[in-house]
Amino acid sequence: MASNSGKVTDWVDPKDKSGEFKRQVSSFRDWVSNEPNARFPPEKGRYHVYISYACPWATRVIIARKLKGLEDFITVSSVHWHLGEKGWRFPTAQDTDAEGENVVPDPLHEDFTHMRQIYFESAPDYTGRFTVPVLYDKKQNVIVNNESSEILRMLGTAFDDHLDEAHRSVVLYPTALQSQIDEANEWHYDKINNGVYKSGFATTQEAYERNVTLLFEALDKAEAHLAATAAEGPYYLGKQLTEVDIRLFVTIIRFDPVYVQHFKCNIRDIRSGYPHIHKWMRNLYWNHPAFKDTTNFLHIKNHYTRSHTQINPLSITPVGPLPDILPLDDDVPAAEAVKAGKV
Ligand SMILES: N[C@@H](CCC(=O)N[C@@H](CS)C(=O)NCC(=O)O)C(=O)O
Repeated sequence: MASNSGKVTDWVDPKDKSGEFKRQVSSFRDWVSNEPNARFPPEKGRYHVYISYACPWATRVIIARKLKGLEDFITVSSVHWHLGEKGWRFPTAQDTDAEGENVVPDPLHEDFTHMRQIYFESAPDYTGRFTVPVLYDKKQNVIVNNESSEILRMLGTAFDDHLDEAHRSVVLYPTALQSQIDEANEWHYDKINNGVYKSGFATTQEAYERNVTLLFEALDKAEAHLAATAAEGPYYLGKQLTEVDIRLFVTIIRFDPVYVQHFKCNIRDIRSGYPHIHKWMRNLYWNHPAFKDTTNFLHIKNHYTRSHTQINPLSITPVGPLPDILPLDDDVPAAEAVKAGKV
């Protein structure tokens, strides 16, 4: 994998002849915990999470933060959507092109300009990529964890003793569903969440085709699952919203606006090719503020199309598809015409 000594756009090591994107393993793996003498106890206002609204992995964390009502426990700020040669940068007061809640200069370090400084503050010898999300302890000025799957799992329970009943009862990894969640997470992660990146970042035709084929086989499987369980829904595993919904949503919501064209994931799109996935996604977006309020299409579209100059050297952002997401009960025009008996 490319370290911070190479070009920022070298997601595939130029020396790697396979052309395959291999995602780095995250480095900071501590936990907020209730255990006596824990290094990171669950205290109100003690933690901060650095995110990008563009990033699906980071968005997992802020969806969970809202669902669990953790706004008073964990403050949040978003980087600017542009990922440049020095990685993510903090917005400045002069930026007028990156609107969104908490899109602000680093609230914790007045002189910091880039995410990399957060990493070097905790680990001066750090040689990996400077990724978001980062869960940060404001008391000790250190990174707690930079692996979104673990932060998501942690937020599901770590603060529960301090929450009201309504938020404590939001259980994202319930015991009765754990084996189903683990099973779904595994192939969703490899073939869908990371599959879009493996398709889009591939530097050979073979690597691209292999990964895009696996991606669409997995989408077909998710569609079949949602079709077969539609009567038990509306969530991926039935009546209960779980982390599977959060983890799959952040990729599917970006699919038509970005991945179809920018990452060449265009065997089908969601709105015209996957009716059950489309319905499941729109229910989450339109009926749950935790999903809608954490989705920022401006950051999403601009980030990918203007930062990945190895894919899109002129940084022109495609206008469509319009709208970014269809209303709850509308369909693509061709399907609407069929419904209305006009064709
Ligand atoms: N394993 C990490 C991956 C996070 C990740 O790759 N984030 C991307 C944004 S979507 C990033 O910050 N990339 C910056 C870079 O690669 O330079 C997680 O899930 O937390």
